[in-house]
Amino acid sequence: MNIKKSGFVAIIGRPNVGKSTLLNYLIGEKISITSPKPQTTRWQILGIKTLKHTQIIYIDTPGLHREEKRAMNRYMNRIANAVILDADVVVFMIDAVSWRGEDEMVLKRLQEAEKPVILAINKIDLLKDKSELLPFIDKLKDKFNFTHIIPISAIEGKNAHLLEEEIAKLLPEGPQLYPDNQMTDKNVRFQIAEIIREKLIHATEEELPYATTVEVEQFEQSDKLTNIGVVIWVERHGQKVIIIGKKGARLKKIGMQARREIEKLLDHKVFLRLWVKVKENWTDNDKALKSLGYE
Ligand SMILES: Nc1nc2c(ncn2[C@@H]2O[C@H](COP(=O)(O)OP(=O)(O)O)[C@@H](O)[C@H]2O)c(=O)[nH]1
Ligand SMILES: [Mg+2]
Repeated sequence: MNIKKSGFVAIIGRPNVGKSTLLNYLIGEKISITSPKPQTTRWQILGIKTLKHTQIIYIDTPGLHREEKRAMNRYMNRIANAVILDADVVVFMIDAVSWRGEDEMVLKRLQEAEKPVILAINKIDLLKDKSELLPFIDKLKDKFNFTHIIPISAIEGKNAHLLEEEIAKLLPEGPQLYPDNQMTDKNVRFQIAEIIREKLIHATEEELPYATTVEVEQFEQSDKLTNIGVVIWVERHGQKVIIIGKKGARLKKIGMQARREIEKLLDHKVFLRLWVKVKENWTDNDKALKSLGYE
């Protein structure tokens, strides 16, 4: 490899616009979990793309929120802000064709940052009337001096490579920062916890995922089997009952789906045990957040 350029690219935007979906598409692996529900991404996750002469390090962020009351939201906003400051290039993602108060709020933070911003208008596959796009783009041009405005579909990959080309051009000269074959900064335990959280989000209603976190307590590999023990933390007893489901059915389903995906990740047979435990008001308590690794 002969890397001449490298740098960090922050993917930011309000929850649910498709940031993690774009990251996964660009890297070609599911490294960041996704769902139709907001607040799925809780962590800063790096996606590393090594091209012929350029290494792009994408940073997937939790969505920026207006609501800062709960400690978890404050935590997620802090990460997103820090990421904007650290990045060489910002990809600001919005939904075709709507512009909301939350987008305006993200834009405000960008105005202070003074770095190249590419506006990615996502989900164009959902547009029934493509003629809406041009007037929408014209309106956005007045809001900010975007380096580029690119309509994309993260789920289908439409224009994703065009976006990547423009990003690569904007990166500064720099050395290779990660090995060729490394795709993310997260370790296997983290990825396991995230897979379980994704299955949990998909198996439960709106409010619940917000109150949960997943902790891998045991991870032991032998020749034949990987033994994994996991605690799902919730805030209230009622939430525990919901996750477990009738005669344990829901937890069993979550466990089965997660196990299959973890086996693929590890390329190894897995024995997975899940426990659900209660820790009161943990999202509201900075100390509890720390004890669960949200530093
Ligand atoms: N139709 C369509 N759906 C998308 C697209 N990108 C993301 N989604 C969906 O939008 C939801 C939120 O995506 P996610 O990547 O988790 O959003 P994030 O909160 O910004 O990270 C998921 O259900 C995705 O499948 C897209 O280009 N087209
Ligand atoms: Mg996300």
